[in-house]
Amino acid sequence: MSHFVRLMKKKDLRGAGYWVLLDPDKLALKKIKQYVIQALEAEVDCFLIGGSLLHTTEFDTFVAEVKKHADNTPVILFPGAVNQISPSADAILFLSLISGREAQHLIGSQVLAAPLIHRLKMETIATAYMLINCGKPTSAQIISGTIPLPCDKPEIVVAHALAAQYLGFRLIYLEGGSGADHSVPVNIIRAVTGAVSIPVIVGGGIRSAQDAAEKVRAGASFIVTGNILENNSDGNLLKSISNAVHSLR
Ligand code: 1GP
Repeated sequence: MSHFVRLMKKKDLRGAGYWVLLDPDKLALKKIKQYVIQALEAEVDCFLIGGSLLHTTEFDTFVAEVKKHADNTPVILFPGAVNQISPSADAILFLSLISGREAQHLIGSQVLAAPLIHRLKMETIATAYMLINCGKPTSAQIISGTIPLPCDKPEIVVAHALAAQYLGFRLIYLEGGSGADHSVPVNIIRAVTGAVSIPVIVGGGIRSAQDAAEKVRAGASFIVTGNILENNSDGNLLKSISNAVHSLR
C-alpha cells in the first residue's frame, strides 16, 4: 500500500491527520530523537521534512535520523528546493507552487528533481502548493519570489484550487508560511474544501488546539505545525493539537 493511501486511510479513521514539520535548519541533529519521540507520544500521523533554505550539509543524515526513530509513521519530504531529496524518506510531496507565476517553481525544479526521484524509486504525491498572505512576508514568499494569494479573496484561492484538481493534483496545500502572524482564515478553507473533492492540507501559524480544530471543522483534511515543536519542550501543546485534530468531524 502506498504511503498516500495509508495517510488517507488514517485520516478517514481519525477524522483528520496531524502532520509535524521538521526543518533541518531549525532543529539540531542531536535533538532529533527527542523531538520525534515527543511527536510520536502526541500520536502525530506523519513527519514532513523540509524548509525554504538549507544551511546544513547534513540533510541526508537528518532524514535518516528521523526515519530511525519514527517507527511506522511515514517520513515525507516537503522540499523547498531540489537539494532536499534523500533516499531515507518514504515519499515526497511533489510540489508545484501554483499560487505564483514563476516557471522555475511551477515546473523547472520538478524537471531537475525527476530523474533522481525515478532512480530512487521514491513515491511521489503531486501537491498543489499555494501561498496565502497571512500577515507578514514569509521565507517561502521571499525565496520563491512570488506574491501570495490575498486572504480576503476566497474566490481567487478557489479558482486556483479548482485548476489544481482539474490538472490532477492529489493534494492541495494552503500555506500561511512558517511563523505567520495568523493562520489561513477559515472562510478560505471552507470555500476551497466546499469546491474541490481532493484533500486539503493547512499549515503556517497554527499555534493552538482551538485554531487547529477550527481548520478541521472548516474542512481541512490535514493540519501541519512546525515551530511549536522546538518552542514547547514539554510536548503538551502537540498533544492538545493532536487531540483536537483527531476528535472532530
Ligand atoms: C508548514 O509552514 C508551516 O506549512 C509550518 O508553519 O512553523 O508556523 O507552524 P509553523
